[in-house]
Amino acid sequence: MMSTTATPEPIPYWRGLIRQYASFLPVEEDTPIVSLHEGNTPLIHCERLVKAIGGEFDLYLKFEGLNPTASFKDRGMTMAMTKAVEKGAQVVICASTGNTSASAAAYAARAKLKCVVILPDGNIAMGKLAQALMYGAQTIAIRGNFDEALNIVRELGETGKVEIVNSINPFRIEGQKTASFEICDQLGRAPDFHFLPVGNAGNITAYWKGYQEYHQSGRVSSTPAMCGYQAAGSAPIVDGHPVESPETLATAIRIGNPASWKGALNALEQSSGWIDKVTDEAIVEAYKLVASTEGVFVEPACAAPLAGLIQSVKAGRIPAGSVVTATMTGHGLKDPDRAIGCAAQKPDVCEPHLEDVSRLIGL
Ligand code: AN7
Repeated sequence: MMSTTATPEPIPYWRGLIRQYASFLPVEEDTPIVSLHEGNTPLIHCERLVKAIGGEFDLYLKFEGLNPTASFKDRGMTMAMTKAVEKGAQVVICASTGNTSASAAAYAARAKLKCVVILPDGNIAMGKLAQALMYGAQTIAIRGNFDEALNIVRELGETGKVEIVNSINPFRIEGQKTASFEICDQLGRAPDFHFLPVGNAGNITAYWKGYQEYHQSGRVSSTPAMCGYQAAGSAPIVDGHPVESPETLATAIRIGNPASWKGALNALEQSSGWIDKVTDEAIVEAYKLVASTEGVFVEPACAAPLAGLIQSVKAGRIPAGSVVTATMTGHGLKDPDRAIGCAAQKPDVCEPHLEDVSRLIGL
């Protein structure tokens, strides 16, 4: 135990992931970095959750909800926006289930670029929509789904007048791979298994790239098995074909035709991992469990890999003593409606009297 009188180490000033990992990224000395000091998110050790699901391993949650716009998208966006500015782009555009648009809007504001976001009307969590509007992006809600929005964005990109900042932009993947670097740095090794949600499949592609590069650089001596999870009603990769009308309450991953499908398959195969699907009911259970057992409030999509972990423990796929990491891609406050709808408890309402409050507490 550290002595209470020891002088605390000064905290280094975190300048964002591009500066931290510049030697692994496509930047030069004079690249105009657009940053909100993203990255350096906590890796939270979760013993209670493991106990609750009956496992015997070490679990760490990489809480990406603590990025500047409260999702992992900021890692890719700092890189994509930096490169957009470097090449002189004027307008950036993306299709989004919500988090990409929130992040794009913020970084575009920071870079003084015009931003257009195309969203599936009625299927965006309220916090994400609030962000796009507040950061000043032109927000277009189509009466269609994410896949249709992305098709439109791809076509607009071909005009050469707008810069696409979806994860089909390879700089997004470059930025997002740094999460693997951080996990290895924080753990002092690579995990044995890495669990994460899969929607458009950019992130699983990026994590696998990051783990491989850190391994090749000699900083870690192994790479994890990548374990991806889709929602049962939106599981094109698991089912082996695009899903025309994807459905899930985890709107972040309500995607029927992932752009990085091949990247995901590559990661699964090369890492000896797996991809599977979980029901919305299992997602809701895991969503509530991680908040109530660990105090980690994530958005529903993040609960997919946790539901997957529960499934995997039951199936005996996680040997005792393993080191398991899971990415909690977005903050629970993104989707307050869903949280209130799912919470077991509603507020107890009473008159403003001591006796009434005491009675409710049972004192
Ligand atoms: C919380 O914002 O696709 O498999 O447009 O918001 O890399 O797509 C969001 C995806 C997981 C899936 N968790 O990541 C978008 C979007 C959260 C997300 C994913 C998303 P990918």
